[in-house]
Amino acid sequence: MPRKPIDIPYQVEHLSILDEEGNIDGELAPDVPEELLLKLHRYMLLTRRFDERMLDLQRQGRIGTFAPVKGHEASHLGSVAVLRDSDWMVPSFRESGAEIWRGRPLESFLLYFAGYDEGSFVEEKRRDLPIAVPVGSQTLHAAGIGYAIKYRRADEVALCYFGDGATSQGDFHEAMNFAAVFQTPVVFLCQNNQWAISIPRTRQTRSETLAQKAIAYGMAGIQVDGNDVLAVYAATKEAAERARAGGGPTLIEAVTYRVAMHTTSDDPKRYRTEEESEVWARRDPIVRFQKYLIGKRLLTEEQIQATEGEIKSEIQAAVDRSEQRMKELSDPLWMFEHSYHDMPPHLLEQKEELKQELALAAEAAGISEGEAVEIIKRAFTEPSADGHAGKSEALATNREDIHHG
Ligand SMILES: Cc1ncc(C[n+]2csc(CCOP(=O)(O)OP(=O)(O)O)c2C)c(N)n1
Ligand SMILES: [Mg+2]
Repeated sequence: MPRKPIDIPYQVEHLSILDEEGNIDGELAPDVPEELLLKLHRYMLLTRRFDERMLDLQRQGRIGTFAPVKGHEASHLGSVAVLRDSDWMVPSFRESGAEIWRGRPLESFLLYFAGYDEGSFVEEKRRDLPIAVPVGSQTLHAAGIGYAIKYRRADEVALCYFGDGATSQGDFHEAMNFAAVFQTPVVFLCQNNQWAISIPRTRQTRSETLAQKAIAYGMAGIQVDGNDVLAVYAATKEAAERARAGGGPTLIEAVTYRVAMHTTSDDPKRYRTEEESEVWARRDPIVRFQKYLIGKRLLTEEQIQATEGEIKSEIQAAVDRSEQRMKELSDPLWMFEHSYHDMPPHLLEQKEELKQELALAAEAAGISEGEAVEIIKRAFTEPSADGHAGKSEALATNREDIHHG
């Protein structure tokens, strides 16, 4: 018997609509209302500037470690823009733009990354999951949400974000397989930014593309230029429409680049070349979108400058609000409050001990207990004299204040 090729009814395409010079392929361009184009531009710019400001705050010791999103703005905003409020958004940890789009307040990020539990709060009106740090775990949550949507016959979809590194996790395989077998309405959006910390994409898979993995699961798959907001929007819209119509899940591979460090704790110069980063800097998603919008006479340089000004004030107001809130939330005794419904005896004991220590320290310093707490609160929310020291150093300095008046 001769070997016969099996005709597999799936194919994987690459979609690119907007080039680096701001020119579009008119035939492929999605029909996006002007208002939405301008909203996308504003949110992409806000996401970039907020990311830069967070990096400054981290370097000043005012927030802790976070994962910058610079370069990813088109891939996560072009996709989230397709969702309705009634849909579900399942983020990884590098989609601040998508979260801002869905209504997460800027100060909530600052609280979260400064270590305040209040920053993890998701308002009930937002159908969003909190960020998922265990790589790939959220793909399973999305598959489950998709199953629930189908079970309830709801007119909803779930959009799930993850990285190229996550595709090597067992969770990813289980989620994709489950979603395809049960034809759940999930859009899996892989932000292939070429790196998983210091591991390049070539070490994640021998496959030519990540999108082609869809074929093995029996679902639609497409690769898009992830720095092209129009291509990401078009592919996600098509996938969401298919999901709503009962056509099952889709895997979208958005090819992009992590321009900055993995998190604020690593130095990418140690594992990748500057030449590589420079190539990708020329593919910036915001620059090409601005060229397009200016060419289409939807935006002028002056309007971009005015938007920059508004965004700067918006970010500053959020920083001020978050720092005020951190002061309100920094009572040292509250650290015992968030883990247990009924506090175990050893923690009750430690809490009592700290309370007594505070009282003793206040007495020794000739100040009230309230004043002592205020000093500790300041230590947690203000950078120390050199502007770089972390909280513990500031706390030590202020403890001296308490003990020696
Ligand atoms: C299960 C698990 N293993 C390891 C880590 C440590 N870790 C955090 S991010 C990361 C790389 C993720 O790479 P990728 O999925 O490509 O996402 P990216 O960070 O590039 O956005 C690793 C290994 C983790 N958080 N969870
Ligand atoms: Mg990655």
